[in-house]
Amino acid sequence: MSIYGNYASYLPQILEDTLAQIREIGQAYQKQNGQKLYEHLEGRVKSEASMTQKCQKKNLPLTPESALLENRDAIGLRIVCNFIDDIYTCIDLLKQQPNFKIVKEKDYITDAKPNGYRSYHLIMVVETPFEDVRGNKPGKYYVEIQLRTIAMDTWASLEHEMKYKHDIKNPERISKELKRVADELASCDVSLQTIRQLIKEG
Ligand code: 0O2
Repeated sequence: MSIYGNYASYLPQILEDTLAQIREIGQAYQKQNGQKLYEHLEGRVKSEASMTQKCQKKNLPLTPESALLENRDAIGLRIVCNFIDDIYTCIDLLKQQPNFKIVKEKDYITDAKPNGYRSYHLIMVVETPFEDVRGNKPGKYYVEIQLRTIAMDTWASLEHEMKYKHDIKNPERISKELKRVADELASCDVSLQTIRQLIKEG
């Protein structure tokens, strides 16, 4: 039996619908402003194995309630932007969607994690036509959105890969280097933002 129970089959559809809505936001923005709102958009339903592992780690029972209520990233999206400003524009536009309700925000861009991780995390509740784990139909589901620049995304992928390599000989040195690179990339993001502003001003 899936940890997502009877709700497993709804999750890919909710992901697709949410992706489609965000694509529409991006297209409308580009039409109006003549530039891309984001560079790319991706999403995934967390695999049952990863969700099971996460629940076990948190000592939660292996139930749909744990997977869909206690954890709120069964459905996850990532919006990767060219510029830092675009991230905040995206957030404003997401907040204007009547069927998206933002319930939690973490700004790891303003307050980077000590290891150098930068990203903006949103947890939102989306209204869906499906029954939810509380028995409501139409039901509400949590969706996690991570918003980052290309530089932040590149760094996070590399760091994520390192976390899963357990045979690294000098992890302290690598963590220190990664932190240094994260700060350099953050500085480049600010410079790129400034250059775009200068070009805009003519
Ligand atoms: P995966 O495999 O990417 O899904 P949660 O852990 O979700 O219950 P918490 O602690 O509030 O809640 O999470 P937070 O801080 O919002 O981070 C959630 C996700 O952000 C992680 O999901 C990662 O995807 C990403 N993330 C957070 N910190 C780091 C980091 O230091 N490095 C990298 N590369 N990614 C990070 P999962 O479930 O941990 O992993």
